Amino acid sequence: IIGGREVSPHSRPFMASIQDDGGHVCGGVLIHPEWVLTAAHCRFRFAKRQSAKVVLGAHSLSKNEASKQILEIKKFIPFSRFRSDLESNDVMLVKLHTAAKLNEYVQLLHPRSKNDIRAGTKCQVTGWGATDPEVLTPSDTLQEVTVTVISRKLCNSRSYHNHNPIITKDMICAGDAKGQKDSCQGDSGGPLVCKGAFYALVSGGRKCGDAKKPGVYILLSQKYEAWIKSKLHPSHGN
Ligand code: 4AZ
Repeated sequence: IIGGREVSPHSRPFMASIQDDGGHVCGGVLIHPEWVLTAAHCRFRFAKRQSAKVVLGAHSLSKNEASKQILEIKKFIPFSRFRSDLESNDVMLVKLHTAAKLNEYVQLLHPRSKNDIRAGTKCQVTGWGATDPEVLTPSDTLQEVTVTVISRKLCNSRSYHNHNPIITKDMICAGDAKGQKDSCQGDSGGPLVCKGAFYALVSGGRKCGDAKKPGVYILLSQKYEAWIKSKLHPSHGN
C-alpha cells in the first residue's frame, strides 16, 4: 500500500496473508471459515505451492501474535476462465485444510456482488504489500489507503494506458490524482471496500504510485458470485 497508514491492529479481521517459505506473497479475504478469496495470478508467485499457507488474525507479519491462525491449504481453485495473458478473471478460491476459528481477530467478509461502481467513488484498499514503489518488499504491518474509482474510458485512454490488456467491464481502475495513493506488489488478492461493502479484489497494474497508471481491481460481479456459490455450496444445484 503506497501513501496509506497502518490500521488499528485487528480492525480488519477478514484479512488473510497468503505465504510460502519466503513469507507474504498475496493478500486474501476470509469469506467462509474454510475459504479465502484471492487473485488467481497469486498462484504463480509461490516458490513451492506445497508450502503455501494462509495466516489469519495477523497485524504484524514478523511478530509472534497469539491471535494468529496459520492454516494449511487443501486446494487452489482459479476461476475457470482465468487468463494470465489478458489478466482477466483474476479470481481464485483457496480451500483451507481445517476451518478457521472465528473470534475477535478472525472474521468473515462477504462479497457484495455489483456490476459496476461509479467513477469518483472513494474506496479503501488494505494489505501487507510494498509501501515504497522502489522497494517491492512487503510491509510488516497491515496498511490501508483510500483511492478513487476512475472511469474505464479514462483508464483505457492513451495517456493513461496502463495496461496492455484493456480494462474490461469485469475490472475497475482506482487511484489518486497525484498518484501518491495506490496498492502495490503483495496487495494482490486483497479487498477493495467501497462505502463499507466488499466490491473488488486487487489484481494489479503496471506500477505503483504513478498518477496515470492506476491500480486495477476485479469487480466481484454476479458471474463471480455465482461461481463462488457453486464452489462453496456444491449441493445446492450446480
Ligand atoms: C502486484 O504486483 C501489484 N499499483 C498490485 C497492485 C498494483 C501493482 C502491482 C497497483 O501485486
